[in-house]
Amino acid sequence: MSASPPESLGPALLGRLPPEIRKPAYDRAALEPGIAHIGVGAFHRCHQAEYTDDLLASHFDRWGLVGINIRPPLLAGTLGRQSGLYTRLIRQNDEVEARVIGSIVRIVDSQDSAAPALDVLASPDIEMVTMTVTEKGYCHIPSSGALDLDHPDIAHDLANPETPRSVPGILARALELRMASHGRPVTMLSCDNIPANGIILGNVVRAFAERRGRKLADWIEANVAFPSAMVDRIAPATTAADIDTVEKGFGYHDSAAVVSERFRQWVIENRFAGRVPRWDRVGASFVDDVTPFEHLKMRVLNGAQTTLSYLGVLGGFEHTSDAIADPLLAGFVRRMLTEETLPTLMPVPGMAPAAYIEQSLSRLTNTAIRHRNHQIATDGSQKIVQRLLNPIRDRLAKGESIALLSVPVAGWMAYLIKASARFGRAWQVSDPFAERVAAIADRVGLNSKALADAILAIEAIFDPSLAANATFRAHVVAGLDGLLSNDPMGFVRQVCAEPTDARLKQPARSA
Ligand code: CS2
Repeated sequence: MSASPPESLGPALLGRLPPEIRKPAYDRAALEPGIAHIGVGAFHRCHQAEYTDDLLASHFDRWGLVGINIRPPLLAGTLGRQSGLYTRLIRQNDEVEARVIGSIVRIVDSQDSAAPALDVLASPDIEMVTMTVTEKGYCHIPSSGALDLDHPDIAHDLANPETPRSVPGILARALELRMASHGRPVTMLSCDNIPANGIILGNVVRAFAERRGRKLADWIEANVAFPSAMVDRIAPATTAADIDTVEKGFGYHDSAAVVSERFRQWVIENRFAGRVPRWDRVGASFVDDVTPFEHLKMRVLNGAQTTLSYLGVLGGFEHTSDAIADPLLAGFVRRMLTEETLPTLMPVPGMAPAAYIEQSLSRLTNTAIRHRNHQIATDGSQKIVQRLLNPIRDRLAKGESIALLSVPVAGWMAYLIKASARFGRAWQVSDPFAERVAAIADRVGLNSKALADAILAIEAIFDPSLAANATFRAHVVAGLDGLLSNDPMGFVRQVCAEPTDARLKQPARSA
């Protein structure tokens, strides 16, 4: 006889949870929606929703979160059925710490139509809109930051502004509805890993709104703030094994559980419209300028993840922690960050960059965080500008070597090239530029120079002055020669064997 299935997490179970599980320490029934979040994935549940839960527990001020998804998955069957409650596990190697988060008071599925999302976003109760919609959600051109007017969803939304699909279109419509009804100010806070994310978000929403008319653009100028923010916590997509861990370890079922590391950080530009949840009372920082923090985080932590993801897949490693357990890859990434990335960083108040590099590398060794290299490799075209190309550009401007930072750029290319039919569809990829690169690979075949010429000509990723730089091109060609060979790790070994030299030099051609 099989045992009856374990009870699911929900308000009724809260009082009976094992004592070691921390529970919402406030009256959830007294919460009122004040914050709306778009993109209720693992990261949001481990980050902004946890900070909000901390704030409610220590300085209760009634701000509940409304969680909206405008893309799959549906939330109703998981978080919705659990009245917004979910378990957040912190895992560090063998340790597991569980906590039930209660800050999400309502769930809104708006995948088929923007109407449910617009109802929330336009409501006078909502004064803070946060979002994790992935890099590509902003519909901007990565190399320039401008709204991509050729993006099919943007073209659709400009033609049908009352039934938008894109993030810029939905936000502009919500602001138009706010202007036409109560006129209350609102802050729109991007929590995605794009450089100057507040400026990009402001750009795309304003560019869209300007096409709707001057009145809306002026209203936005006077009533909406777009602060930039640096967000950090490693929180991979939840797996069946994670759900099992909750079930076996704590005796209940939670289909919305999430897993993260212990480390977390949130640095928010002090520029708001309307009321602001005081996340600065629970560990977030409000600062005048986020730029140094965001460079540090995207170039070091994210740069290392991206490097390990491409070199890791090419070397046959499944997760970040597997890739960094390999002495060759660990040595490569540490040298890249220390010798080439670190000198590009701005001084960061209260942080020593060398120590930050060590802390970041150590975070990546956590074997309980099963972050798949293919997950991080997803949408590389939207990530490499801020993680790799910006530091490369800074170094080239100073005549400094880019021998190491160019390797993961070639890694991104090799990853997409090897997914093409001509290269045997080594793995499945997901990237807005995957088809374009596959078509190049199918046409060109194994000719690194021709591959590099064609891929570097994609202006949305490589701005023309960078693409024309002879040193950068030579390194990318050498990188493709090495990484597309039968021994990609041999190429990494060869790069590592070359002596440290901060000056600019052309790569030696591999044999
Ligand atoms: C990762 C990030 O998938 C990715 O692109 O690099 O999600 C990363 O884990 C977070 O930015 C960490 O804060």
